Amino acid sequence: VQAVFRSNLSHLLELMGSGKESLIFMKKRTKRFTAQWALAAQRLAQKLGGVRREQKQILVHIGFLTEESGDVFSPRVLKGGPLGEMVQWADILAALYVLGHGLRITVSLKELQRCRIRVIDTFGTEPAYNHEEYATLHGYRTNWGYWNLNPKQFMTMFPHTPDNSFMGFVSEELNDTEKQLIKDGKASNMAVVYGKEASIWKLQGKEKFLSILNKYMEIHGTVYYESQRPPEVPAFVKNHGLLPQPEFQQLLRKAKLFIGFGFPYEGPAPLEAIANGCVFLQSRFSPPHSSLNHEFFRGKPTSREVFSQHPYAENFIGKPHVWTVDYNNSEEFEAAIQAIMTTQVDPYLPYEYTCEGMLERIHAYIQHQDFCVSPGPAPPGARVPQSPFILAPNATHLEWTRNASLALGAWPPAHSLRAWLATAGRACTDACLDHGLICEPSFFPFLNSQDAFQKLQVPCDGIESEMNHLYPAFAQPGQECFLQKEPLLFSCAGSSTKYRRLCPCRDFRKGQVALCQDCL
Ligand code: U2F
Repeated sequence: VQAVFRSNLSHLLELMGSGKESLIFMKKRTKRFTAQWALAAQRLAQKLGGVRREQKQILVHIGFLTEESGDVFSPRVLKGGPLGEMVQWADILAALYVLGHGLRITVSLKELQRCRIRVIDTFGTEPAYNHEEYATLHGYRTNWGYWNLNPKQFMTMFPHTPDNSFMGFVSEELNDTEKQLIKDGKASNMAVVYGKEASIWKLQGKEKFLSILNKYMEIHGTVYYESQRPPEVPAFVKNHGLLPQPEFQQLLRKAKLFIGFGFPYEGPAPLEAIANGCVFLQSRFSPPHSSLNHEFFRGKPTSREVFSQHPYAENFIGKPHVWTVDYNNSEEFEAAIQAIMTTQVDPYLPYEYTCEGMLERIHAYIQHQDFCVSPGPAPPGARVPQSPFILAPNATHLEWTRNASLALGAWPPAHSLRAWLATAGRACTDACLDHGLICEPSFFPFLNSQDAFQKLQVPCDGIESEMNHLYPAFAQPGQECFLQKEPLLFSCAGSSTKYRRLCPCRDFRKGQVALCQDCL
């Protein structure tokens, strides 16, 4: 059966059930976005032409809402608890439905059946933590993880590491008239503080930067409270209490500045603020936060270092929309406020966070990702071709030409592969970004051979095959080359000063990092 795009979401709203506060929040959101989804579906249909899309039957098990898991989120919906997850789940359901697939939604373990799974995993799972035996032997065993899945089966909220699939969520997209209206209606001296829970105001040293901000701007908050004003929130702050999502958007439309205190990490709100024409100001973390040094990340299956409250906003959006400064440095902080007040910014939403962008990405995953084949070694016949290598002058870069795709025929197409030998201590995630590319773990099998080392003119004295998430790599002292023995451990993330990693990179679409140029 062919999947047919849908623009009427009323049946989906029925499927979502009722009762729980969390489901009510999600349904309101889905309803509000109906027109945006419909328009996005139209645009994507046009873009795809007549391509055949098979209708899938998809069971969506919203694990965090089950009674069996304690459903800790539902009671906190109206109290400033995490809504980011609900935003994402609502959008996933809408996207699957709009794409025309058959959906069943469950919030009970009893209804969970054995199926080919994809896991919604906010912060991601790195391969070293995913491989049970390796994690246990090498200290990567955590509360989550060690599921031995293909790491691409984990789908994240932001594109943290390309080892996982970037799922995302959506934010409202404005047309030019709306953008102009917002720009005209901005109060240049109005700031909104990021955070719905009073606990974020307990931050040490906040008095200093808040009093600086207060010199220039009227400070608003949306902090949940029961009867009296939360004592953590200073009197000069105008607190609206937790707002329904549409009213929160209205507040952002008027505000000039959205300011983060360092928590929550990596949520949706900064994207909404930027989409509504705010500047997002956030603190730089030095040293960076990670599961090694911060309570929030402890036990999460990742070693990723987080250099600011919202690394995506910092790295993928940046100035003039995003300012990342050291809050302990009063001069730097004050200079930023002054600069922001005189900077004009347009509302901005990266394409990958529009409805069309999310539909496009999920369409590509459904169409092309195949978890029934293991992530390597390269299938028989996928030999490293002799001729298509082009060696860069310094011999650290090799390029595949179009012929290479014939060798594997998989997705993403192999001709988008660009291989680099990273410098010592550099992870493949960063090494690829250094060259304006993104690491693509499904290409590792191409590089995991003696042949590949030879083509890169790496002077291997010896070659060995072992289980190590940093391999394939070259160890300088000893001039030894190492191949990866366990395909599940191919990992973009991870580095050691002992190794120069062999990294598979690829190009990507502007504003849609999950997809290569020829990936649709
Ligand atoms: C994050 O979850 P949060 O819910 O804390 O994320 P936020 O960025 O604060 O925003 C979630 C939504 O809350 C909405 C807003 C956002 O879409 O429109 N909202 C609202 O409805 N009313 C208000 O007054 C203020 C905001 C994050 F998503 C997760 O990654 C983390 O796990 C979690 C940690 O607590 O924080």
